[in-house]
Amino acid sequence: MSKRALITGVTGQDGSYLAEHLLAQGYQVWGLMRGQANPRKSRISRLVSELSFVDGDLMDQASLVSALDHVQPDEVYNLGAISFVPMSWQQPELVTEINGAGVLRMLEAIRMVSGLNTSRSTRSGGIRFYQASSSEMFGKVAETPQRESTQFHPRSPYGVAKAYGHFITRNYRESFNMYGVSGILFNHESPRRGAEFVTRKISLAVAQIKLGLQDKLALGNLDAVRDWGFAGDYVKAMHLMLQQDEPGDYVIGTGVMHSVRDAVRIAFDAVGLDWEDHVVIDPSLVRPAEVETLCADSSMARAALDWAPTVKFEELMQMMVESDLQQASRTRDYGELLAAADSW
Ligand code: GDR
Repeated sequence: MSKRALITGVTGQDGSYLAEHLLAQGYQVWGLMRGQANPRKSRISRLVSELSFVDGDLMDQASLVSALDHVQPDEVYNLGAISFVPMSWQQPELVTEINGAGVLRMLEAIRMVSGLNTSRSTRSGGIRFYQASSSEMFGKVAETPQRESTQFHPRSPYGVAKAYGHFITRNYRESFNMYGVSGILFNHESPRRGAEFVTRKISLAVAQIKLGLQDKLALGNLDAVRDWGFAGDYVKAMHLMLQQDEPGDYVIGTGVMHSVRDAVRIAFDAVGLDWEDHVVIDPSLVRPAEVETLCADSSMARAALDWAPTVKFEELMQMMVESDLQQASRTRDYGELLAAADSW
């Protein structure tokens, strides 16, 4: 019988790649869908047609219990979150509720439907749980590169909420013998990345500038350094983590550092333009407390999961620019570019 998976945050970049990956592995896949007539539902349905949906919300404990009852999943992937870090200074309480307490609600729902009430519960046969932890938990880094044992020093309400989700997952594993793991994923991008994140903001702007539809690109801190990988590679690590005999937490990244300035240069180079003619600095985009540099040490995942990234940063930026150029050119042919740009 095929395995069943439930994904929260299925309409996001990672949700879409993970759903495709699990369907290709023969899983039946459900996405938890929030709200009535959610416009993102039709978009993900067009992208991943074999996906099923179940109603539920990480803010609503009872809805999670009914969703689990309905789907009877073998695996739950909790990718649902407010994922744009600056949003967490504007609405810190909401971000804490969804990214932090939301994890607790899902763990409690799993505990309730699985009847895990004592520390003597057996692990076999229970629902396996994946928590989307983040390199933002490392924040002001205590060592470079960062590994599973590196101390957390989050620099945003987002990072603090993710640290709560991380520790509560570990706590349920230790308290109730639940099979719960956290993937500490470093930045991961793709042509499906939201337009607010820096790589996609750059690739979209480069495409528009190349086509003569825009001239300037405003950015914040060009010196920030990240370890950027391809989202399609990273969802495979999520799945592998839940296939191990024993649950554990893993750092996932490439181990290669680049600055935002590098990202800009590579993207403009890809279309034969000089970034210095187009990029302007907007101080309002600089964050109140910045994470200056991140770099993953994924040796544990590479050894235990036999996982490795396959796409280099240069290829990733070029892939994103190419995809946005195609989309922008196509849209221009139909005279709908402005409307499409708004919806990006
Ligand atoms: P991040 O991703 O916050 O690292 O979190 P983002 O792409 O937003 O920022 C990366 C770095 O670029 C700098 N930067 C800018 N960022 C944005 N968005 N817009 C700008 O104009 C700009 N200029 C400079 C930022 O200051 C930052 O240093 C991502 C998210 O996916 C999280 O959900 C996830 O947990 C982590 O990656 C791992």
